[in-house]
Amino acid sequence: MYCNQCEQTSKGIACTVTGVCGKKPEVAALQDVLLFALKELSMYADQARQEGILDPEVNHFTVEALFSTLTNVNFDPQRFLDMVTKCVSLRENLKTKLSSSPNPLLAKNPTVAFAATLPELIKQGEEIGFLVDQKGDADLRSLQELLIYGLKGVAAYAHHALILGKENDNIYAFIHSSLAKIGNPELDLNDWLELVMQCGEINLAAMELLDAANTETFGHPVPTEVPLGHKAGKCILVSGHDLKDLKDLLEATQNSGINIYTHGEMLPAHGYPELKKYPHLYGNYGTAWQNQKKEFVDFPGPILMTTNCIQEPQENYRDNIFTAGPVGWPGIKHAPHGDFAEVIAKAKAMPGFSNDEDKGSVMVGFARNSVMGVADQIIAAVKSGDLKHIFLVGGCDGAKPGRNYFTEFVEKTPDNTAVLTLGCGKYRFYDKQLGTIGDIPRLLDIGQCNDAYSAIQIAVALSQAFECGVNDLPLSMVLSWYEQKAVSILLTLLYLGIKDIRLGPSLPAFVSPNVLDVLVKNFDLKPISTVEQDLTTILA
Ligand code: FS2
Ligand code: SF4
Repeated sequence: MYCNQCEQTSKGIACTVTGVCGKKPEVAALQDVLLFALKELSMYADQARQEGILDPEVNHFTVEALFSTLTNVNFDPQRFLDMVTKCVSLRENLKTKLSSSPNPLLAKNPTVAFAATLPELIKQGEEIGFLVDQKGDADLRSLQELLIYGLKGVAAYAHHALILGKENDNIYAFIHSSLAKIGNPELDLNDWLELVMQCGEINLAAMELLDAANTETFGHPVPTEVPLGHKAGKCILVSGHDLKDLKDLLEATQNSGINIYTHGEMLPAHGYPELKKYPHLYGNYGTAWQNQKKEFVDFPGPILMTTNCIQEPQENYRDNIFTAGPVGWPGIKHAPHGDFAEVIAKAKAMPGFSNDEDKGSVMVGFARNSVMGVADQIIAAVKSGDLKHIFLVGGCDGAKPGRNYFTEFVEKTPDNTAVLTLGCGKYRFYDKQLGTIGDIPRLLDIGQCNDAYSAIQIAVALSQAFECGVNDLPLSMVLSWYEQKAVSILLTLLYLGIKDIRLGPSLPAFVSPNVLDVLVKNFDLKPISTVEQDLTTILA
């Protein structure tokens, strides 16, 4: 196997024996086959689009399948076999719709017949290998990987929006035309660099679509206090990012006596009016995804993983955990979208909490509408000098000790600064009591990593208020990355011309020295250093 797509990749180079995330070589081979099959499907979808043929099933499948290959989403071999089979059937169906004279690219690339059994398909995956030629030019490879991982992030956002009924064909078109180009020897470094920047642009459209889907369905988040303890009674824990799954479960458990708790990236759900209106959406349990193996065992009800990040379920809670949507783990029960009967039955059969326990609370709901609602106060505080600087400290969390940087960074921010945060990286400091500047809390939780659009809108609105560019604001971005949504967000920030971003805990293994050099020269992108040095430099 060869996988280097996330921040915790082995030795900072690539997972080649087994995945640090728990991905087995067989699953890596199956994901390689699926990516290859998606590239073939994309060549036909791209050609079909040029001939005016749009196939919604192909579009929907493409984003779900790509999302399934994102880190910590799907580890189930059978599901990948099913997806490859479906991919081939969609491809063959598209072939029959195309005009009889295919374009030269298609003529030069005869499609592959994929095996129908798992052992054979795994063997085929090992032979096909990684989609991008590992022996080729390091910079061409690096840019193509950057593009593929960015596309995975775009696909995740598009899939989330699709579930709520929002889609945009430009997004599907870009994914198909880009995947179709992977490996094309006629493209040079500038072509790939341009595609990478276009990926950032299309990701902005995908995030905007998701923002519209979330806010039109669930309302704009409002500041909300979320208990970290529990109350006596039956319970279900919901993790991941899929707000629709949470809403369906809240509907299905009304008046059942079952309390619903959020976990990980689901915490910001408490701020949405159409979700917080359910009194049995009680509180948040546990912390970031990488702590689930020790935290899930003590939860006395079933756990529903709606999206990433799932880790290998341990024996002591294996029977209580369910997956949904694109998530999968071999042998773990999968709840089809919207049908949570088995999860609810499990909650009724399990003991639930026997007592009430108060463990304090945290505030959520400071998405763009809430923050811009107090824009006058923020602007006045900046002008008076009470608010000297704003930091956006957010992104993904992970297990590496180097991630303590982000905790320490927030702890050491001066009292006359504020911290905006989002993503599961917030768990490094989400319960710190940083106080207020006037009536404005110093720590403002914008939402999930899926809410990066909200953060961008806040920055844009502030730049308009101060009549300057975003790069001229007293605003600095200190981002933690882990998986491929973070890659797509970074590409969007670069596309928007945002400079001086600090990225950690380490730089992506798939970025070659020359590509890094381009990013440093053009965007002043830099790795985090020490908290003291970074704070001093930023505030100088
Ligand atoms: Fe966190 Fe994991 Fe949000 Fe990422 S729960 S690292 O894939 O999506 O952020
Ligand atoms: Fe390794 Fe990350 Fe790939 Fe998992 S997703 S195999 S940890 S690089």
